[in-house]
Amino acid sequence: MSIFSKNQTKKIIVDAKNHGYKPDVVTFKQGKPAQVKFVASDNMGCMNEVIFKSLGVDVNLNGKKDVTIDIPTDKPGIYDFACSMDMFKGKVVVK
Ligand SMILES: [Cu+2]
Repeated sequence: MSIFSKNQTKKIIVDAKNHGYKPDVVTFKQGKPAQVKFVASDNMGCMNEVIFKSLGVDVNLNGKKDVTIDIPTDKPGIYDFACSMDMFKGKVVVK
């Protein structure tokens, strides 16, 4: 693998209308910089906030079009995320 290989970026739509994340699981390869971009929809409600407890990440969309979160890829792992009420969930897998 080239050290010049591109960052890995994946989009997750925060689909508040249908109460879910699309997709709700994204996978990255270990060892390359990775980012998840959460893309807002309308009437976000509790989905306005995205929380990755295990990463200490807690971000608000607050009318922004999207927010980008860096995912550590130094080792394999599974990072769960959820809305502010811990109702709607998804996960980021590094392997
Ligand atoms: Cu919620």
